[in-house]
Amino acid sequence: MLNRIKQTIRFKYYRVRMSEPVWLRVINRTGYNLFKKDRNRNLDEMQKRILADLRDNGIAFARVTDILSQQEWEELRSYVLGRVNDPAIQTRMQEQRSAEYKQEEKYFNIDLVNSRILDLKHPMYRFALNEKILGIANEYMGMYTKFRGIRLWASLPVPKGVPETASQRWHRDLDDRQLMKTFVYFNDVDETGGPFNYIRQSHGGGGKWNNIFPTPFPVGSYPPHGAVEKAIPQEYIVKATGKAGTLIFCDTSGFHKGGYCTEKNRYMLFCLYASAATIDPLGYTYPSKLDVANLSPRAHFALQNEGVDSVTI
Ligand SMILES: O=C(O)CCC(=O)C(=O)O
Repeated sequence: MLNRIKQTIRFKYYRVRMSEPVWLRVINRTGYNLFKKDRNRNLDEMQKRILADLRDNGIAFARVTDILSQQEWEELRSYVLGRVNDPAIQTRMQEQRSAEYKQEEKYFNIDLVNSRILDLKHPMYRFALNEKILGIANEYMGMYTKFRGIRLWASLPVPKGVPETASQRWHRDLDDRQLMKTFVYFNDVDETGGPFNYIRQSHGGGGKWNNIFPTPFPVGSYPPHGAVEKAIPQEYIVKATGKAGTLIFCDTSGFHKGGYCTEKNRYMLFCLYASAATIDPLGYTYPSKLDVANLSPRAHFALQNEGVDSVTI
C-alpha cells in the first residue's frame, strides 16, 4: 500500500516536472535565457539542413567528416579501432559472440570505453563537445543543453531467431521530453549488422506519432512486440544502414531500436545531450581539476552538471 502511494507521488512529481511550462520556464530557465542571446547565430548550411530534418522527422543524417576534419576523424577512428582490436576485448568478443539470450538484458553489447573520467583532450570528448554539434543540439532544444555522456558499444550477433530484447526493441528513452543523441558508425552497417531504426515523426515536441505509447516519466516506453508496427504505417520506419563514418542525429524521445546483429558486429559511439531537467544519471565523472579556459560559453554550460561543484574549474 505504502509503495503504491510512493509510486503515485513519484509519477505525479515527474508529470509536473516534465510538463512544458515547468520544464521550459522553471527548470530550464537559465539554459533558455542564455540561448536566446545566440539563437540562429552562425549556423552553416549543413547545420541548417540537419536542424530542419531533426525538427521535421526527429532524425537527420550526415557524414562525420561534415563536422570533423579528416585528421580529427582519423584520431577518433584510431582510438575506437584500437579498443576493438585490444586483445582483452577480442577475447570477450569471441566468448560473447552469440551469447546466451537473456530477456531484457543487453547481453549482446560490449562496452568499449575504458575510462568514465571526462577528458577534454580525448578524441571522443572533443567530438562530443564539438561546437557545431552543440550548436545543433541547442537550436533543436531551444536552450543551452547539457552534455550527459557517451557510450561506445560493440554490438555482437545474437543467436539465430531469438526475439529482440532491451534496446533492440522499439522504445522511447526516459531521459527527457526532448533530447538529442548522435550516433557514429565505425564499420559499415548493413541489414545484418544491427542498424539503428527510427520511427519518423514520433519525437517529442510535435512529432505526428508523439502520442502513440508516450513515455510515462520517469520510465521509458517499451510497447509489446508488434504493437508499434500495428499503430504506425511502415513508411515511417527509417532503417539506418550506412558506411563507416555515418553520423546520425536523433531525438530518441521518439521510437527507436537497434543492435540486433544477425551476422556482423557493429561498432558505434553515442553522445547524449538533454536539458537540465533530464532524469537519467550523468554518464561520466569529473577529473579533480577541469581546465575550461578554452571552452565556449555553450560548452561550459554543457559540462555543468551534478558533481561539478566538487571540481576545481
Ligand atoms: O543500439 C541501438 O542502435 C539503439 C540505441 C538505443 O536504444 C539508445 O541509444 O537509446
